[in-house]
Amino acid sequence: MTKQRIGVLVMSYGTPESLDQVEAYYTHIRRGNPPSPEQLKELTDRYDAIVGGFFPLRENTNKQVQALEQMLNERHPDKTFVCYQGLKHASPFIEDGVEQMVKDGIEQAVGVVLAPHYSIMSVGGYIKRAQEKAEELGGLDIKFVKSYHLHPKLIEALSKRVTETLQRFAGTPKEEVRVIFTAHSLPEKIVEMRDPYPEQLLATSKAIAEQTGVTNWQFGWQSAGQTAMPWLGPDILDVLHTITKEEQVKNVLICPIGFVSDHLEVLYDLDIEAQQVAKELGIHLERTPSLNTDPLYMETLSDVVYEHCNGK
Ligand code: FEC
Repeated sequence: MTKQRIGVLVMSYGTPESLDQVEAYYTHIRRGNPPSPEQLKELTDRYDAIVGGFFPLRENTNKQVQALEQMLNERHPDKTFVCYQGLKHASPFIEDGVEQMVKDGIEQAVGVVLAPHYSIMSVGGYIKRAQEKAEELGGLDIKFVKSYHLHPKLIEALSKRVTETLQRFAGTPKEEVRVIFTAHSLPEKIVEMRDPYPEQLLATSKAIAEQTGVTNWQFGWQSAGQTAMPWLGPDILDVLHTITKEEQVKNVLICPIGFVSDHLEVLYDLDIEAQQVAKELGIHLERTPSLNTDPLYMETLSDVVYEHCNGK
């Protein structure tokens, strides 16, 4: 009997492959509007500060996709899982991934995004593009994982990181370290749209705090865009200033729960920019390591994909 083949469209943000691709990448993020020379220089400088000749998100996504495929096939030998990448802002784009599945004769598929929290502006956008391409081509039954922000293995993986990284504050009682959970900010208008994103992020934060016994915590936004419209705040950099001034906090642990991989928003926005502000304020700042291919994260993805391919 031939095994059932399931296509898995693994969607991720995408990154350029070299500094000379940054302009095309940025133009895609800006929906076809090229950035001004100043904007381009600002972004290229940020990549230049972290990359040293290679773009970590690309390699990390490749490794996550390979590890997920391997885990799905090992855990469910009655089926054959074939993973396809679909990137939001770089090649292979989401539409390319869907097209390849159809070309390969896949009839049943599951789509999952390498981001645990749902927003109409983030995960919703990935799903819409994949769905539209699948409808255009026909013949592909594709179901989507919308979020997995409270999956017990995800909470366990993040909790382990919080507990382990707290050890870096040797001699400081746990209650004196402010744990700040962060995620990418989005335009404030999502609140009027009753978007679940802020609520899901708070739920993840609370679950980790409960599992680790951390009581001194708060949530902060990061990486907001520079546009005329207001973005969700408070921004992590403002939070660092406020807690120093108003509460004399001296020890901070940032846990970026909205991201699952080492990339620009973690390696620059937190490790360079926030670290610089912390230094100026006399704060000892640490960050939890990214999930990357942590087996617990891979198990989380494997569980949610499998549930969806069984029609749940
Ligand atoms: O390492 C890399 O090369 C890529 C890092 C990267 C990740 C990422 C994840 C998210 N973003 C989200 C929302 C927005 C919105 C805008 C926006 C713009 C940028 C720019 C860069 C960038 N994002 Fe990103 N994001 C990453 C990188 N992002 C570079 C352009 C310059 C800048 O604003 O800094 C505004 C444009 C728009 O309206 O589309 C909104 C969200 C996530 C987390 C979920 C996910 O991974 O999809 C939400 C990684």
